[in-house]
Amino acid sequence: MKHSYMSRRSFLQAAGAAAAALSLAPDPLFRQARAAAAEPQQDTFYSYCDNCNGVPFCGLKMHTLDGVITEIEPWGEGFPASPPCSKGYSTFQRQYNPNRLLYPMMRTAPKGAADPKFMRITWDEAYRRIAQALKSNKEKYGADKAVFYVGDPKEPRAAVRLLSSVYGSINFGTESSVNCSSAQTMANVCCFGTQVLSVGLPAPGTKCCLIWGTNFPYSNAPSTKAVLRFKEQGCKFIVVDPRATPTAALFADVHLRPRTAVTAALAAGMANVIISENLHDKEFCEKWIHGWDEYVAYVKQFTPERTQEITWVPKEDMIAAARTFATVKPSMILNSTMSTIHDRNAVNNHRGMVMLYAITGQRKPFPGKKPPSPFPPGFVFWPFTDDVFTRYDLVKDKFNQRLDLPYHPAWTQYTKQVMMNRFPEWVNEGKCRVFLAWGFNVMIWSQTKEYVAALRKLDFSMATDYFYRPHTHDELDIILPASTNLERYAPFAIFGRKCYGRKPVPALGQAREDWRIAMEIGKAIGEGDKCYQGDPVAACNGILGWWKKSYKDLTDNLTKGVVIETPYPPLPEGEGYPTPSGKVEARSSLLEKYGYPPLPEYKEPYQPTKEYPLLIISGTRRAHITHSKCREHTPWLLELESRPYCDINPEDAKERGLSTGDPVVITSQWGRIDAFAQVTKLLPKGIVGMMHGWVQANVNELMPREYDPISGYPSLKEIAVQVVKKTA
Ligand SMILES: Nc1nc2c(c(=O)[nH]1)N[C@H]1C(S)=C(S)[C@@H](COP(=O)(O)OP(=O)(O)OC[C@H]3O[C@@H](n4cnc5c(=O)[nH]c(N)nc54)[C@H](O)[C@@H]3O)O[C@H]1N2
Ligand SMILES: Nc1nc2c(c(=O)[nH]1)N[C@H]1C(S)=C(S)[C@@H](COP(=O)(O)OP(=O)(O)OC[C@H]3O[C@@H](n4cnc5c(=O)[nH]c(N)nc54)[C@H](O)[C@@H]3O)O[C@H]1N2
Ligand SMILES: [Mo]
Repeated sequence: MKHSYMSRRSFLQAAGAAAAALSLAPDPLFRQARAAAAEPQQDTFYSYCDNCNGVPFCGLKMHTLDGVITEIEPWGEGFPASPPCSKGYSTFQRQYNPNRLLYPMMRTAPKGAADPKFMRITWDEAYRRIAQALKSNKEKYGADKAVFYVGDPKEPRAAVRLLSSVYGSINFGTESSVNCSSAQTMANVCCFGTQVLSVGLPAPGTKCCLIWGTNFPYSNAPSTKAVLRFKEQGCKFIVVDPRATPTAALFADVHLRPRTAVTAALAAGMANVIISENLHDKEFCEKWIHGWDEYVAYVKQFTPERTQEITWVPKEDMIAAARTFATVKPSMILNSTMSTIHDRNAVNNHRGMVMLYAITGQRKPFPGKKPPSPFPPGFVFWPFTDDVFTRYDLVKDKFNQRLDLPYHPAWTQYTKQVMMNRFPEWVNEGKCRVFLAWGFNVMIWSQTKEYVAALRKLDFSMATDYFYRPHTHDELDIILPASTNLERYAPFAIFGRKCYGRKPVPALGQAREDWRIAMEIGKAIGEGDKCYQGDPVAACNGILGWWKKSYKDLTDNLTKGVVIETPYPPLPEGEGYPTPSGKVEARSSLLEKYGYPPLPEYKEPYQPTKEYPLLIISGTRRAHITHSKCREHTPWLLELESRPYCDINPEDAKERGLSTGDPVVITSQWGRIDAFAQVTKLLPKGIVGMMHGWVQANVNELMPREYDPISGYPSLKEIAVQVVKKTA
């Protein structure tokens, strides 16, 4: 196969997501490569990057020579998320990586064997075996004992949920019901009945922006440029992050550096300043906040002195931040999808944050008890995991079979995605016997080894992936080759009302689209009619048909996209919030109903001890790595960070005799891993940092299986560790 990789120089120029967002000048070598590729066999294809799973994704335009991609460039004008970052450009190294999974594989050695001895089988054989396993599970134990799961990839979700429904199992979960995002949405819903915090951009006209625990120059490069515009226009920025980040450096007028896992205390401390100094909207609070008096009494306990003691933030800075937020209006909060929900107080952390909006009177009652939806009717959110397309009607009567119901009952009222963290218990208790996964990484879970042991005990399991990942796939029965994001039609992209199709490159080997795999399994179990006979384009037409459009309309207008024309849903009568009380709920009716403390209370996290004196932030995003990906299959990116580093402050390093590059051992009460020291002032004294997803240093082995009781979110950012030099 011919390759024409981007030169190392131009690659390094493009590297670094922040750099990519801020300045991506066309490179001369890039243009030379394009000229060289201008042969008769040249073609152009369009798809979206899937590396960091910001949804919808950055657009990619691919030039091919003899069917092989020679160059990737931004989709170009007309596509909202463009240009991509280093991860997007390097996708074609992944595309042609010799280790890509190209054929269906089946294990031939017993579970637990050192070598699972996977051998190649046909698609028909794979589907026959999967259908047989599903059939026998349903006959012997019931459909709910099969769990359907999609990891970080967002694209397969709708089709997999559809399969889960047609099979008859309500037990469908995703990484967003393991440890990403949903706990913060739940907090918004508990207070306001809808999402009010923003993960993306400040609203037009924002004068003060409180960025709470997100570092988007690395994690969401395209928004950096847009947020900088606010800075240029004089918007004030408060950044809350223990680390010195590009976000803090670029934006912060005030940088609060709390210890980890104290979000609810910091929010209560700020609320106390705002209320004590009469900076709140009194009239609004008294009329529209359910539980106002109790809330005031609660936050009064968080005096500046006590808040400083808990959070490590100097009280003067906290007071200044609270005053700015309350007086420089409109102010708003940009929050993380996860850093502030990775502790045992996940939901209450974000309820505390969201209350700052309420007390400053900045989210007035919605006209009608429902907020206006920017989406067309019947539409929840990309990627189409709404009830209509995914046929939730087929499983809705099986609510009591939800496997998370006994553990997190309030959660089950809030989302249809099952909280997956009790997977080992489900397997050990015989409640889960079959596991079908798309884009799945077992290292997502604290105490990963317990999940590997559970996988071994299943009656049947399968996964689809671009690569064979031994750490995850070794205990499974069947592994199926997924077409990459460059090789598939489904799903199409949607930005508000604007839709874009794709023109994918031909799939390598026998790889098939995730949507096709899910729907062909549906066909194999006799539900072809409900599964569009396995055809992803037909399924997309099923969705586009709601707005009298088809996939062909999208490809006919490939680069510019197609606007969906449909009326906004009518607003119901009345005024208020879509919560049980009709008010903003400081006292949550939902949580009260299920016996949780109803106020957004602070819960003390793990404290540093003599034995484990350092807090650890596990998972801090690197610009050029996503989770467990972008490593061995993308050598360019691996070059930028070739091994697992533990970031440590110079003073902490000195106490331990550590220099950058030294091998270290990190221990917690729950586990031990080996890594390498990276001495850096970006971490404050007393806190170390480590990226998740390294197979040889899986930081989640250090984490306890202890969860926020409301949501089930894990304690990945609150525990204490020791770091010592590794001696031979
Ligand atoms: N300690 C700690 N742990 C964390 C986090 C943290 O901050 N700290 N972050 C958490 C968060 S927020 C998230 S979202 C999760 C990440 O969620 P994970 O599911 O752990 O994500 P990945 O490591 O990217 O693994 C996804 C797998 O899917 C494959 N894949 C990628 N795209 C596709 C596709 O389109 N189709 C198919 N079939 N396969 C595909 C990849 O090759 C890879 O093997 O990690 C979580 N884990
Ligand atoms: N390059 C890249 N981009 C990605 C991803 C990736 O893996 N790589 N993953 C994608 C996914 S799935 C997600 S969920 C998003 C996440 O996107 P971000 O939220 O931006 O992710 P992080 O950089 O891990 O965390 C943001 C900041 O939170 C801080 N932090 C940690 N604990 C606390 C705390 O207790 N309090 C406060 N105030 N701050 C804290 C960290 O120091 C860090 O700087 O990124 C997405 N984009
Ligand atoms: Mo995430």
